[in-house]
Amino acid sequence: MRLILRGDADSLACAVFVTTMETIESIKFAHPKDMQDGIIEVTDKDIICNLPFHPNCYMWFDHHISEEERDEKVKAGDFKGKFGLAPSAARLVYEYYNDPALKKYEEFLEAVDKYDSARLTMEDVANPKGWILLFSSLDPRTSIGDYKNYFFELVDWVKRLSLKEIMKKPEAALRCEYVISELEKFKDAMLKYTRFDGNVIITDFRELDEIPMGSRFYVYKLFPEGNISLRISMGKDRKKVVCAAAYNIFKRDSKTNIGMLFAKYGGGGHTGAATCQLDVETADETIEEIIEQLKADG
Ligand SMILES: [Mn+2]
Repeated sequence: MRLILRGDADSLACAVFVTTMETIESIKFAHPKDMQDGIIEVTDKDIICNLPFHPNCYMWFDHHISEEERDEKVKAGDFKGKFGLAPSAARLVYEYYNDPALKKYEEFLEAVDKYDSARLTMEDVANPKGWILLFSSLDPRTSIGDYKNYFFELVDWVKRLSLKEIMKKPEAALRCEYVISELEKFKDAMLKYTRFDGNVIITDFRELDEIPMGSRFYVYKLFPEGNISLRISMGKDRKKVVCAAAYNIFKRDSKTNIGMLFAKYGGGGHTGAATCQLDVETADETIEEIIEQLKADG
């Protein structure tokens, strides 16, 4: 069997569980978009985790609810595996097998759930430690050494070692150190480029070519009284201005439907988080308009 997944904490846990329960010869990384577009060839020897459904697969585990409407087989429940609302795809794998061999991973799975569903505390965001820090080290931007190799090693380490022992492995330690040093740079940049207007926390990163790695939730530690954040940055090759707005996860009382608002500017998303891309020339004007609306809504 082959396992198809992506490079994140949820997929790591899926890999730990599935390789415990099945004989897996190889693991393939894929992007969700490539799965949807059918670019990845899938056969009845493939188990897909944490990625869109493919009708040829042997088994499928996913918790991305937007998948429900995409395939007739999914709608009819005509597939092997498990799909549904869950804090992580790994949780579904765990429930599907419901096997004593997976019992020892309960604490690890709790951490994965918390991380994958963004149920983080302010402390987790500002000073990540333990599993949360280790999961952050799986961010592909911590490009130290070979990423795939690191992922495979983690699968093995999680099975045999304690968290403490994993953290002592030079590769894990180095990546975690990198996460922390980036976070410090990120905190400085956030302070420098963020202003607070009414209820809106505005971070304007347009000056920066590269934004340091850090949690998008950190801004709510700086401005806890704001209920909505607007982050402005330059898109690829500085051709567009990218705006991302989101509710403060610690203070959810904004009345704006961000997805609807951004649809007016050619963007989209959810009620509580959305993005849009603006023309560079007229971006300032549009951004002012957006901020005024976010303030008027309260
Ligand atoms: Mn997931």
